[in-house]
This record gives sequence, C-alpha cells and structure tokens, in this order.
Amino acid sequence: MFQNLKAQPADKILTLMQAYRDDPRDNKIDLGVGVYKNAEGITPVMRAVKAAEHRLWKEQVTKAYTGLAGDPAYSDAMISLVLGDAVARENVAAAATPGGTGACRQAFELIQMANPDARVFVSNPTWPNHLSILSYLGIETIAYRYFDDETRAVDFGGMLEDLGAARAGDVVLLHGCCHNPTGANLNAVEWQAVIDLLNEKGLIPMVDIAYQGFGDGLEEDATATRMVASQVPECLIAASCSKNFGIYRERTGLLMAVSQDRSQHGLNQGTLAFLNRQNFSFPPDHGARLVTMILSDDALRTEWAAELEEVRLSMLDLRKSLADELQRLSGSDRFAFLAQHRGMFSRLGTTPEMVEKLRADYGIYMIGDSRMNIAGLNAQTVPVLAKAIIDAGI
Ligand code: HCI
Repeated sequence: MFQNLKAQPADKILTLMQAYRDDPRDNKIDLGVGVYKNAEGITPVMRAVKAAEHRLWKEQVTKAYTGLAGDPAYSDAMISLVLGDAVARENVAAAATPGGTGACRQAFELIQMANPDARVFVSNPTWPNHLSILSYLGIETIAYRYFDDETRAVDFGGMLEDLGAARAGDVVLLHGCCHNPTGANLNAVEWQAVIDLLNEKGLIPMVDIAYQGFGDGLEEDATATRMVASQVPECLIAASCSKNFGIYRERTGLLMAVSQDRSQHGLNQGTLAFLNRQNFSFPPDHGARLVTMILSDDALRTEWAAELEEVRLSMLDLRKSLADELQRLSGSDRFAFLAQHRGMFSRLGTTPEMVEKLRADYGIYMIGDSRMNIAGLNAQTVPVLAKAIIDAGI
C-alpha cells in the first residue's frame, strides 16, 4: 500500500523556515513564516496568556471531553470579539476548530456539502494553504485580481470585474483584514462595493480573519467582517487566535456560519458539530479555554489588549522606519507602500530571482513571492534590509 504514495509538494513557508534554521550565518534575518517576533527575535507567551495558564492549572479539575463544537462559552466570547453586536447571537452557528487552518478546512467541507457545484473565488494571490486545501478537496478555484504589481495596492477595478464573472451560489473568499501575503487591503468604501456586488449576484462570502488586532486595532480590524456579516443573507467566517493571542501551537480557531434566517440555526450548528466529529471528534480545548478566560475577565482582557496594541504599534513603527530608510537610500517614494500596508506582511513586489539573491548574498529570508514578515525586523536589521534591497538593485 505505502509504495503507492506519491511525494506531496512541500509548503513553501515551512520549507523556508527550515532553510533559515539550517543556515549557519549569524547575521541571517528571518522574514519568512508568519509568527510575531519581538525586538529580541522571540515569540513570547503573552502576559495575559501566562496568567490564564497559571489560573487554569490551579483551577481546572477535569480534562474530560467538551462538546463536539467545543465549549459554548468560547464560541460566545469569540463571536463577540469578531462580530461585536453586528449580528444577533442566535444568527450565528459556531464550532471551535484546530486553528484558523482548521476553520478554513471545515468551511470548505461545508461548502462542498451544501453546494458541490460551488466554485471558490480566491484573491490573486492568497494564502497558499487556501489553495492547497481547496485543491485537495477537489473544489474548483477561480482567482480574482487583487494585488497591483505596479502600485503595490489593491487592483480594485480588476477585483470587481473578476468577481462579476461569478455565478449565484459561488463562494468568494475574502481576508477580513491584514491580507496575507500582500499587506494590501480594501478601504470601507471598497468593502461596501464588494458587499453590494455579492448581494446583487447572490454570491456567498467566506471571510478569513487571522490577524485581528495586527492592523489598525482590534475593533477597526473587525469592521469589514462585521459589515459583511450584517449585510448578506449568509456567510462563513474562519477566525484564528494564533496570532492575536500568540498561541500558535495550541491550535485555536473558530468557524462561524452566519444566517439572517434564524430557522437555519439548528441545521447550521448541527452541521458544524458533525464536520468536527468526522474529522477529529472534539476540537483542542487548551487554547480555547485561555482565550475564553482572557476575554471574560476584565483585568486579563485589558492586559491582553494592551500587549496586543504594543505588538501592533511595534510593527507599524518597523514599517515606517523601513519605508523612511528606503526613501533615504533610493531618493524616491517607490517604497512608500510599505507604510501603507497593514498587518504582519508586505509583498515587496520583486522577482523570485531577487528574493533568492537576498537569501544567498545577504542571508535575508523572505517567501519566494517576496512576502516579508515585518515582525521579523528590529531597529538594527531595518537599515541592513533597506541597504540590501537597494544594493541588490530592487
Ligand atoms: C503564514 O506564514 O502565512 C502563517 C503561518 C502558517 C504558515 C504555514 C502553515 C500554517 C500557518
């Protein structure tokens, strides 16, 4: 049996992570995998998470199974974090999932179950794992224009034109904030135009929100998702706690199915629980319990939000100093987009050959499509990266 297996394509992001680890140079710079790092290059356990873990260790008396959809208190806390009061709680079915990836996977399976003919429209580019999972499930994907290589902003005209080709019942995958891999995002007026188009054509949005709090702020980053959820008849939302709670390896995510038709709620909730049961029975609980504890305790929540804000502002600072340094070295504004982008990533917009040159000659690791993890920088490495970009001739 095993001899029939075929080697599968490796994940480019994880391959690069390994290559960085194997590089003996001590001046190497890791701008690869999307993990927040502080100025010391460490991905810390957040203060509120440590405190919640401590409390959990003292207070938890059982590790018996939760429900198939996870602890309802976790769903309540996360629905409120992501959706605020944009949608009534009774309109939202939700299930805990292993990370945001798990939420995406379950969402895609639900789409396939509900409408095997649905095609999923994905931004060009999108997170590679979206494409990988969709292709694994045999779901047809259609790319819509998104990133403008010239301006390094959203090609909004192209996006609307391409979405115009979708059929009623097709799904449109949107990044709620902090687009991965480009860092380029829609403004509120553009979001509204997309929502109007979705409604006009009967398209179903699926919002992937993995970086809430990393862009313009916790509430601000949820605005687009809330606009979508409150204005369309139904949508799916895949949320991740990996980055904003710094609990990557705990695998903590939530899939929400929002329907304006309340009579759908039981069926939606039952389907989410069923899908969890088919794939892994019960979702991981440790991270979800920490998140619930933090979001429901005033002191922990304040501490968490303050640290998240420090993280957000530190990335904004790095963006600004990189853009300034490149402005100084190049004598032009052609890198100003770096300060406009939001979230952890920016697509530099250069060739794979240049990305390889930066790796080979300067020990700078970014993804082949020139996606940089801004959080991989610090005050010392910003000028090093800027000089390398100019010296390499980008
Ligand atoms: C990212 O770097 O895009 C997010 C982190 C990640 C990368 C690959 C698989 C899962 C998560």
